[in-house]
Amino acid sequence: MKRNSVPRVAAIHDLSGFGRASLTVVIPILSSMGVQVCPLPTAVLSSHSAFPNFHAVDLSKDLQPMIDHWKELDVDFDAIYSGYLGAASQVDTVVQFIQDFSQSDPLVVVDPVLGDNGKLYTAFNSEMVEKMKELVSSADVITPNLTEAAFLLNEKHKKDIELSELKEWVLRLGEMGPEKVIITSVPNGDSRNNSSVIAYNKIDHRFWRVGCDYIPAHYPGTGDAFASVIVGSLLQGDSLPIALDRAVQFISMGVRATFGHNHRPTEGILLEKVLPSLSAPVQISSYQLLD
Ligand code: PXL
Repeated sequence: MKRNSVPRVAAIHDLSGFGRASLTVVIPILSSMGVQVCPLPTAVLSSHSAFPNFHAVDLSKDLQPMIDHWKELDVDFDAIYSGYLGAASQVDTVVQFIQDFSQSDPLVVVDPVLGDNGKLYTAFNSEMVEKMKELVSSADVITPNLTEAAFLLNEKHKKDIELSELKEWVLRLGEMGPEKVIITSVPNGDSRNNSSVIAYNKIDHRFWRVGCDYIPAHYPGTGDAFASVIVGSLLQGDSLPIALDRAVQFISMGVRATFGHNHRPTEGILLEKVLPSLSAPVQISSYQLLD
């Protein structure tokens, strides 16, 4: 398979002007990891939706003409990576896009952005949840947080979830289609200040866990940053557990770089201070293989 000399990603996310989420996080992270980003913006917002009174422009009508132009240009992609969609109806366009650009066998990563802390984001409703289930079935890799995993499985959001139940959730998400399932923001029963990332690879039936000493939910956009590092790492040829390590380390460093400043958490982590770390190899590996 011919690959681009610089890996190229179609990034299907919104552009939020203020607050460090979606494309303003995806582009710098992937560029820093040596990946070319071609944004297909799903919506333009004045800020992400955790700020009150944001102004949003839905780009649903514009997606297909933009995709058609890419077809005319004969663009091919090493990865297709979707996140926050401007409307539930965009799922059909994205699924078709994945089919139409399948010739180069791109890695398809779907971050099923729906909500956090047990709640849907303000712009979303159950229609978005139902359509997102369809998009998940077209993915090779998905990266829901625990809230999104519960919505995708019609389960109640749980603050305390046993590992055995979580493994069952991960297997059920895998049955929906994706080869690799990564669930973030899983609380550790023993402490309120840390969480875990749990992952499963269908090909070798192995489960992985990486502990995090941060609570990502406090800073919007950390899910986008996490998934972007996973995309960059897998494109560089890293294994699933090394990709998890890189993503967790990057977010931890970002939270640490931010926490000591007098900074509104809604503005996101101070990404600009930690971007250079992405060009370094993984420092310490902390992943665990689960039985
Ligand atoms: O980080 C996910 C995200 C992306 N885009 C928009 C959002 C959010 C989360 O709040 O509001 C517009």
